[in-house]
Amino acid sequence: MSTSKNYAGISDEFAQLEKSKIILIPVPYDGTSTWGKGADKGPEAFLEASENMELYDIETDSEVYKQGIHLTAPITENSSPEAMVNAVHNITKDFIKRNKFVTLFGGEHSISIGSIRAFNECFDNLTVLQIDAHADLRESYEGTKYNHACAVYEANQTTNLVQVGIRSMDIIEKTLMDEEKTFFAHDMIADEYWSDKVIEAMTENVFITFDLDAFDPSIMPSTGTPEPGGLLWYETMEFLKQVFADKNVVGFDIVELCPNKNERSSDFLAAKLYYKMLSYKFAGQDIDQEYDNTFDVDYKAITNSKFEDDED
Ligand SMILES: [Mn+2]
Repeated sequence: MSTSKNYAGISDEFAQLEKSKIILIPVPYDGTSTWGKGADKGPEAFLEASENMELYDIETDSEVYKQGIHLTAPITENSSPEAMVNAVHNITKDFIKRNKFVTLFGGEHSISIGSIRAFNECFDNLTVLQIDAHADLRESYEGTKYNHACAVYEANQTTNLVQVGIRSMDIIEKTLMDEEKTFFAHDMIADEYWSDKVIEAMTENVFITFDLDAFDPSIMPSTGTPEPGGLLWYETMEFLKQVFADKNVVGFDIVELCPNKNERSSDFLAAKLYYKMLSYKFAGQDIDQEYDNTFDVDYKAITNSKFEDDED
């Protein structure tokens, strides 16, 4: 994957690390997927589609790229699922400490174990808003706890996990699930107030982990484990707009784009989703000439990860 290019073909002026408010970290990882392979090609397809996208957002009347979007080198650590998670954790945390709005593009969902861990160490009372077809609550799967089927097991233990769009799970996950904070697709379709209830279930600081298989396969077929009965575009945009308006969204990741060269609209959907989320985040914010690259949280207390794994 080319790393010399800027995100969406924006000029260097809006892509330099120091001046950028937003960081985009590609994580082309597909080590543990069980069915459709190819999530490692997701970031490349997403970036290519982004280059062909118009950068003025009509709805928010903004050009969010002018806030600065710095595209980092991809995280390619794949010697083991655990090593990948640790790399994502460390790199994400480094950029949060530089006061950046950190975003990641996967890769399969196991990358989120690392991103969630980093955000949870940096923000108080974190809610993880998981938008996904699958519960992903297993403690371990196929011999590792860093499998994509385990993406939010740790988040469920350590954060306020709120799950939206769920329509596929194992019965064992029922024992781990907080049904007050789980919004099943079949219930959402019958409840016009579901988004208000999701908002109520969340704390102020919110990290969004967006698995693209949350969308209906009719609009998002290029994903590893598609499930019928998913979210459509405008209801998702309306919901996200509400989340960004009502809460302090501190970062997000988007995962599980499994590109198919004969079906490019999924790549464009992912590109547009990413840009929409940034547009909602920064709607109404001035574009600063200078940017303060320091973070206003005391890091001394959290320099040692509380998740260091010394079991093996
Ligand atoms: Mn999923």
